[in-house]
Amino acid sequence: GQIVKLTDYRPTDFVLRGVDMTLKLFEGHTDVVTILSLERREGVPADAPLSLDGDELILASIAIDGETLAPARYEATPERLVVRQLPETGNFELRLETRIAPEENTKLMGLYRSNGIWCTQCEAEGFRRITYFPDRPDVLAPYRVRIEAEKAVAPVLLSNGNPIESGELPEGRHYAVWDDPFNKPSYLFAVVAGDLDALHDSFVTTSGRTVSLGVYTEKGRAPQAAYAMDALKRSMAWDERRFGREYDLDVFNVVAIADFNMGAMENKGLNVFNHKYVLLDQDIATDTDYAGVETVIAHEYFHNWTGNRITCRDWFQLCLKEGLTVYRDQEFSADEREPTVQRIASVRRLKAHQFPEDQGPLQHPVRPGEYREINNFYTATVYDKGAEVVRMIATLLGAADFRKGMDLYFERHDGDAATIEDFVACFEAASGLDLSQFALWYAQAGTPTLSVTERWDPEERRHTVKLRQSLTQGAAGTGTEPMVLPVRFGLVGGNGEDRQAAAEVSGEARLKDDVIVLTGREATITFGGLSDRPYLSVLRDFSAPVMLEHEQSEAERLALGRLDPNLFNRWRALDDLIAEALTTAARRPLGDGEPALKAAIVDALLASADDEDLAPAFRAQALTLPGESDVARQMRENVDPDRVHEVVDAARVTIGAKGLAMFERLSAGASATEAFSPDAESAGRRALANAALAYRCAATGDPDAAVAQYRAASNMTDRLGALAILAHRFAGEAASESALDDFFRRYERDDLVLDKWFALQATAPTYTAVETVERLANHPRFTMRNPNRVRTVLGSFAAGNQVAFHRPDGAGYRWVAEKLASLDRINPQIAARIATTFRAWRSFEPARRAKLDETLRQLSEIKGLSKDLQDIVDRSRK
Ligand code: BAL
Ligand code: ZN
Repeated sequence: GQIVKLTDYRPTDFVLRGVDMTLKLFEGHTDVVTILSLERREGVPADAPLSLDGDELILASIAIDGETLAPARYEATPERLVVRQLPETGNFELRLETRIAPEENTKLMGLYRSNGIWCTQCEAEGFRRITYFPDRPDVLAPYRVRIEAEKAVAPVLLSNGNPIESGELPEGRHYAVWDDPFNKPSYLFAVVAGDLDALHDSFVTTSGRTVSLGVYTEKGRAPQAAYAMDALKRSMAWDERRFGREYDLDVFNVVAIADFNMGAMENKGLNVFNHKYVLLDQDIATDTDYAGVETVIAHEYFHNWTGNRITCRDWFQLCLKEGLTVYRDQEFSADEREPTVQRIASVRRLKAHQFPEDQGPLQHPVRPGEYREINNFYTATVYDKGAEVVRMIATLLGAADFRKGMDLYFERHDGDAATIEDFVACFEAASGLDLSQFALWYAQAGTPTLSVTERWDPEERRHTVKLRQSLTQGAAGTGTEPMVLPVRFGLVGGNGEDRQAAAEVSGEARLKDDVIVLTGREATITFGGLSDRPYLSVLRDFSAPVMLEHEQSEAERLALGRLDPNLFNRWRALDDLIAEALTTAARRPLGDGEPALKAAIVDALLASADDEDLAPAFRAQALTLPGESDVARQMRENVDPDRVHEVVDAARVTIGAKGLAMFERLSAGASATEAFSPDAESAGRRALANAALAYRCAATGDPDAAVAQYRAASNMTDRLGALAILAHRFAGEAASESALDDFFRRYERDDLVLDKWFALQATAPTYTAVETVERLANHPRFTMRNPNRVRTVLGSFAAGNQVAFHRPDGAGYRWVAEKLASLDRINPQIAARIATTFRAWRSFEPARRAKLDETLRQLSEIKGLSKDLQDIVDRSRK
């Protein structure tokens, strides 16, 4: 495939003034008529041809200003349409007809059918699968869209913007016309048609306009959209309050679709969602699902301003909308829920997904400089590290100037296809800060290391803190210049309060309130006038996405784990101690009987879990041990996944045994007595009870408590919490098998719940899970056509089952590779995404490393591999 480079950007020769489309939907095919109003850009020569993108298209007719074109004037292939000898004036209307087959579209890009419903996914380059088009985000235009379909099959006809007309047609057909007055790029185009139910509501904006809201679902499922609707209204109100952003159209619709490549899509006024992020109630969904719906609904809604009103000039700028919008949805969740717990969850996700990406062969900067397949750049780096970069801007500027910068961004660039430079310039203008060095965060890949050392001078009563940053050149080869690191800190006294101290800075850093802004490779801060040695709490709230190496004794960290008034760091003090202990233990050979965790650490963890002054959700987070893949990542090399599993599991048993009485108390009757409410506080109580149940069963080796909770559960959180313990800790045992059978029988009608059943079995940490996934892939309810199902079997197995995927005989690798090869012919995007799990191959012990290497080589040599999968495989091998 061809490499696209940021430095090659230039505007199109022709400006698009408007789009008029008619989609005639029939069983088996759809006819698309597109009229593009085009204008030659000033300075472009009169003989310049017009070149439009296509993808698997067949041109049915072509005309300019009403006149059919002679074949000599154009050249059409499935991938491109080039038109020559355009009207001298440079202004013309191009009319194109294409015939497409949504029924055969298994890539789920462009127009396709899901359970009979027509729907679209156009980001990034799906629109070119509907019609020939200048399919790039800097081509903006108003759209008018007419949809025609058989009324009985598709009573609901939706597109972007406002509905302006509808009516009957002969032969039982009907039509609707939608008008979107806001300029938009083609990737935000959407059409949905089908026999859908809907939940309707309305929202009155801050200036008093009433917006009609609709959440559309498959028949019979509208009541399960109630929480999504609630989350939508809260999102609309929050964006007004927090960012002064009001909604702009008369309608806002959301549609839940069963077969969807992404989580959801922010099409203007018509968000299309993976139904996983819309449909729920307490019987089918866990608290995690509720939080997921809330976040994704918010995220897509927030895109209306950060993504739609201001879009990206090119796909290199993807983080301009994604990083910023993730930052916004994180802030929303922090405000709606418990901020520390939200931050812990975001940081966990960053470390679990972004750090390994940033430290491996698929490394790329937040704003990549080149790509072969843009679909492979919807990554943790663009999204989550992109959000961290925005968060650092907010930290550096402070709340008031950050808001000023955002206001300026909306004011200056509303209606634009903008760049990172545009964005950063707004914060410079708002604050007077020079952010040119800061902008390295967008250009340099890799996770910087921040090393911190301290020295207490008892004579002078001074505490000296030395900060050093370093960055190693990785696969992206993007440089290792020092970055701007905002390091939030506190000096904690023995009473658990932050001390104030006079500070002196030497080296390249500055101090702004409670933030040390490190700009050079190293700097020293001296705090004077202290009565006794403080505990240094550093990188509070994870104020920069770095790997922290803080030379601090166990005693000091245990003290911070008890005292730190910054709750995030209180959590991290213990979490780091545990992660380091597990990592050290995992480097010892398999079967090594030494306990991984010292008694003092276990006691500290149990004390946190039992501290009634802390929120239950926080206590549950404290009890969540670093995952096996976190430990493997920290080991960096020579990883033996069996040993990692052994160590993490032994730690669970140790903690469970020591705290058994407490865990019995905390897990007793989790929710049986309490009426269900999805709010964060109730969810926190359930999370704590379920964490306690897991420890309890780990300690006793007895499944009875889990069986009892499984049977008594009055909501999915508790039922699935118990089932996960049975399916994993007691895999293969009668208690586990009968609960899994029961679960299947109870929920077999609901694909969303069935996904949980598939995923739990695919992630059971036993060698036999390889045979299990083979069996699951042959299950009558398994299909390669449904991305959620594929993700819950292949994806969960490859990414979430360290033991079986990495089975020493290579059977796990072979199975995934075989499945990916067939999936690639159906849905390359999903195949490529799952294949990224191979990227860590270098970090394993020699035998597995050789097998992984061989698997990647075999994959790379398959003839006719998609561009998507080829790109991931080739880059992973580098
Ligand atoms: N724009 C793709 C889906 C999302 O990030 O919202
Ligand atoms: Zn997004």
